[in-house]
Amino acid sequence: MTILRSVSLIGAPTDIGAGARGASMGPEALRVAGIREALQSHGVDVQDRGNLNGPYNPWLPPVDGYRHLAEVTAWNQAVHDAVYAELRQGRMPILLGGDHCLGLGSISAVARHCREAGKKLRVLWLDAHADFNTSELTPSGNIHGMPVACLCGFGPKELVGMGGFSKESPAISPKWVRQIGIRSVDEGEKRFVHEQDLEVFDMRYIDEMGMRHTMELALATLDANTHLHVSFDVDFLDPAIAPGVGTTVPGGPTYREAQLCMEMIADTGLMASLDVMELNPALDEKNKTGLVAVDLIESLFGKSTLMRK
Ligand code: B3U
Ligand code: MN
Ligand code: MN
Repeated sequence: MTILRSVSLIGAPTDIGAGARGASMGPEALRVAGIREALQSHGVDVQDRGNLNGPYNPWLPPVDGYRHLAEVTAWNQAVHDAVYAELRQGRMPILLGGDHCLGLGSISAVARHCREAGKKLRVLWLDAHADFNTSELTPSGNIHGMPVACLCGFGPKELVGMGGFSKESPAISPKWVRQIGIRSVDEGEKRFVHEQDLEVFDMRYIDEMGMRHTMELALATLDANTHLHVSFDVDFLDPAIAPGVGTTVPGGPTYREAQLCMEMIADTGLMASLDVMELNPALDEKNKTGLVAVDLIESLFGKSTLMRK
């Protein structure tokens, strides 16, 4: 079989930024669901790098609007370094989360790599939530609700500065992000999303226009020099097919809509890094959510019913 791509799996077993315990078991549940074998069956060279290490979850209340900022920073630094190392070797990192606060470490590494390689970066954020809170806006202090804002330069200097970026020169611009599947945004966060002009394809948009049109628009500005990063929060999916997440929100994409979304991303041939986040096996039913995630990831890597032209 010809090797199409080289992928490295990086486990980040923590729930340090989440509001429920259990996403720390996500990496193992994805392995048990057969992520490595599934990718190999599509001609992908897969190396499993095992799990990163970081501080335990002390489960403390927020301080100045952030829960566990020091621990979140340590975990994100470990993710950043691991993702960056894989990109430097020309491999595609797949981050197995872990809660979505780690999108900061992952995407800051991707942004650093793109800056050095002169690549254009586009981020597809598949999620029920916008994850665009700040310490002033957050209702919870949970940092998994903040990574997109931090990447855009709105957050504590420890996180905004990761990878050599800063408030003045942040890792990404809101213009590079396309959010899909959004259906839960907090009041203050809503205003901030509007102010920063984030491009959000919420569930109403998907209901009215369909997933096909949504993805055509979300993928419209890609070109041959684009690095496409996909940050897949498993709570993007409707809870009927993905109950194993900390914050289920009803009314998400169905199995068929999610499959089409993944297939259209695969068709671009431009996906160069991926996060699979927020899988919480403690809340799942016999790894149902882990299995559906792996099934969808196969589609991201080109699984299709018929030969494509
Ligand atoms: N927006 C809420 C809830 C939340 C964000 N991301 C997740 N939940 N998974 C918050 O706490 O910021
Ligand atoms: Mn998220
Ligand atoms: Mn979410």
